[in-house]
Amino acid sequence: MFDNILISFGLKSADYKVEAFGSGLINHTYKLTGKAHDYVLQQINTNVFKKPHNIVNNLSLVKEYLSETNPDYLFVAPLKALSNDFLVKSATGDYFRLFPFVKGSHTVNTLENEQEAYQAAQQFGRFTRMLHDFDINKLEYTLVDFHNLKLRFDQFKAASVTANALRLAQASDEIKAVYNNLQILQTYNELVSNNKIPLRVVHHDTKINNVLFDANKNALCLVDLDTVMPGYYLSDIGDMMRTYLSPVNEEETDLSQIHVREDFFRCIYKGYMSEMGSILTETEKQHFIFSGEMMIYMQGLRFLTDFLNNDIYYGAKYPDHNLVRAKNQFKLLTEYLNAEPTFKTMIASVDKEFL
Ligand code: GN1
Ligand code: MG
Repeated sequence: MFDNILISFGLKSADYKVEAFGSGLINHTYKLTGKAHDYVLQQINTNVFKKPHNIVNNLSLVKEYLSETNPDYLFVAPLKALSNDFLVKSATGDYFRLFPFVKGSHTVNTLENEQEAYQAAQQFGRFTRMLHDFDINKLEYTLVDFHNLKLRFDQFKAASVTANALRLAQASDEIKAVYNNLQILQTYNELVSNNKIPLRVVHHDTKINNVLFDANKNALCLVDLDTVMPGYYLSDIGDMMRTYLSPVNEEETDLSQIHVREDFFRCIYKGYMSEMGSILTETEKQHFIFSGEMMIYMQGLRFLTDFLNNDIYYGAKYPDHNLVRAKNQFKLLTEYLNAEPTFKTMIASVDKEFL
């Protein structure tokens, strides 16, 4: 199926078993299993990433910087094709790239133990820490306004004007939830419009399945680096809250199973702060808990907007899929807001421990 693509990377398709791989929603990913080496082949979704060379340029710059400053750091960068480029364009105009498969690694879709949460948070913190002195102006925005909550809200409003009446009626509770939580948007706007928090190099997709673990459940490295670009640390922390705290993920349809595992919050805080504690500004630290509100709300908005837009972005595996995902996220938001007093107490006690 990918014969010509593999040839462009200097591989023979007869030497590999090709299988769909991972659970990403945007790019198509395949694992190539061979006798000597395994690879991951990925087709970039150019409806989303309109300039795939921006990704390649960013990753090359980061790779070069890290190989000089932290030579032992495992940074899984794409491999060069025979053309010397990292991207191969297929006859149909699609872009592909190839990564080495990290031996003995696996991903998880839902966190099972606190150690995994600590380690994953530490990995994301380490990444941003190691790039603290890197000149962020060198990086391209691979997705402009990706985590701009104001824009996500405006997109939602636009979608609610054009959506069909049936979908609007079906989504009425979720639309109410958006308006009932506008204080989140307000806080975001205040932070961003007054430049109260700095831009840093962040990952922007800290879902747990973007961390590779070894057989002993130790975190090995980060993957899915397409959205590595300047952004706010709130994005990374917030998406960890969104995806690590609940025992079930955003695909869960039984909403009664969604709840917040408060001890996992402590692990995220400790793991991230073990790397970034001395770097973050006071304002950033004060918004640690807010980051979860921001990212859960944003993902709820994004799923809801896509439902109103007839599923053009995320696609849908069953009718109302994106509405169910939005319901899931707004339920999680409620649980998260309820747990905030406990989170505050936890932060205070961890900080005391380290004083
Ligand atoms: C998308 O493709 P994947 O699953 O890594 C999305 C993230 C969302 C996530 C929700 C480029 O990530 O922002 O949080 O789905 N990535 C893009 O599962 O839109
Ligand atoms: Mg992913």
